[in-house]
Amino acid sequence: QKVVVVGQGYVGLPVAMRAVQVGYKVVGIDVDKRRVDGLRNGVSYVEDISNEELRAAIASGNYVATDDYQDAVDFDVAVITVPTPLRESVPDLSYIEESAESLAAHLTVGSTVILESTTYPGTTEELLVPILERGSGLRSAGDFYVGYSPERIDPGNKTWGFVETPKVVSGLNAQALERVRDFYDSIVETTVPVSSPREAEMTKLLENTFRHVNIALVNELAIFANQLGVNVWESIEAASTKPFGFMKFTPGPGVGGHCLPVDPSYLSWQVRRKLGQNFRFVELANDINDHMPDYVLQRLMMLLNKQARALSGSHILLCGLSYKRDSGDIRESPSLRLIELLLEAGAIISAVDHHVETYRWPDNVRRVELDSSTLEMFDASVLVTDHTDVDYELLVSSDVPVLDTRNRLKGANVELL
Ligand code: SAJ
Repeated sequence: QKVVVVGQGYVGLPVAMRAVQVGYKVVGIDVDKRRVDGLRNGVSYVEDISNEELRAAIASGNYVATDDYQDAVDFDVAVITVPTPLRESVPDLSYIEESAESLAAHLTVGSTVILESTTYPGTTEELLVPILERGSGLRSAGDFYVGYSPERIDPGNKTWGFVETPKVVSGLNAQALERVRDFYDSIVETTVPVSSPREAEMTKLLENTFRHVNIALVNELAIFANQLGVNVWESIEAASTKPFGFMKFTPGPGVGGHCLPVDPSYLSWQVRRKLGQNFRFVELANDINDHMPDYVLQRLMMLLNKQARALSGSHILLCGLSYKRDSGDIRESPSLRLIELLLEAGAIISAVDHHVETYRWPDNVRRVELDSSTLEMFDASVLVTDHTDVDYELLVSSDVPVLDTRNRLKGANVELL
């Protein structure tokens, strides 16, 4: 059978590689020509897919990367894994629309189209299906099949990879569900059927909204605990000894990445647009999490205040820039907002983060290495990202004050968020 995967990013490429592995003929479509060229040369830019695995797929003759939808002709299954970014808090579904329009031209009787992109409940039925029907002249009831299955790819997760992670599946009707479920049963260990694409779309948003809201809770708790003289980190550690009914979340300098800051807003946007109401939990969580870089700045100013030093003109070292531990991804990272605030306050910023590629390095931030000589130059440092493979001990062996936003350090010169 021929499978087309539209979007060959950190979600689409693992789907494509797994489909090749189990014997499908796979066409990976991506509009980014550079990406396609990279893939054709056997260079994977996706963390969990090695060059060797990609080259083996190409060598098998069962994987082709292309930017030309003509190569999708006569597909049996098409999986759409394109981005759904927020633009000014409004979901941008143009990538879904464009890929659906392009696929519709190659839709045939009996083929299946599955949407994986994160989006608000109703997108599959209200947006995807009409585009496919208009572009093909076929009917979704009886001619072809449509369903939705949220992605749960967690880059770098060695325990829960694509195959091991349960996959929620849905179909427009019983036959569609059967087709969608059969496809995923052939490539992952566990499928979880729900009654319609709406429940599946909502499942994904619930998963990440749950995280976003709970992180906001411990963030706000951290702010009050600090004023109350309570070590919230200890209380969180102690609370997580409760063997049931508690899930550990930790405060931080803000919530980054392209999942958590985005996904919940799909829900709040639709509730506002369709119901004219406010999804208060999401809006509150956004406010609190977005405010954390400002809170870090305030705490840093207090730290300098103790030395009767103004932030303006001070040399600040940021340790870690990426949005989460062990990631090199700096997109949507809270450190970017913190840098903006620090520059506005007149601070002179240096940073160390060997996970972040040079081409992604933010402007007006000097790149340094973490060693004792450079450390003495700084008036204060902030631990923003707690990479596992970094020895931050150097930070506590000097008397340069450190604001630790991740509870990684122990030392007389350390203050916890
Ligand atoms: N964060 C906190 N405190 C926490 C957890 C996270 O401040 O207790 C911050 C992180 O530093 C980061 C942001 O929130 O800036 C997001 O962290 P995340 O752990 O949610 O990582 P993401 O954004 O990579 O989320 C992905 C999601 N995966 C998918 O959407 C398929 C999420 O559902 C996963 O649970 C998460 O990975 C994971 O567990 O690694």
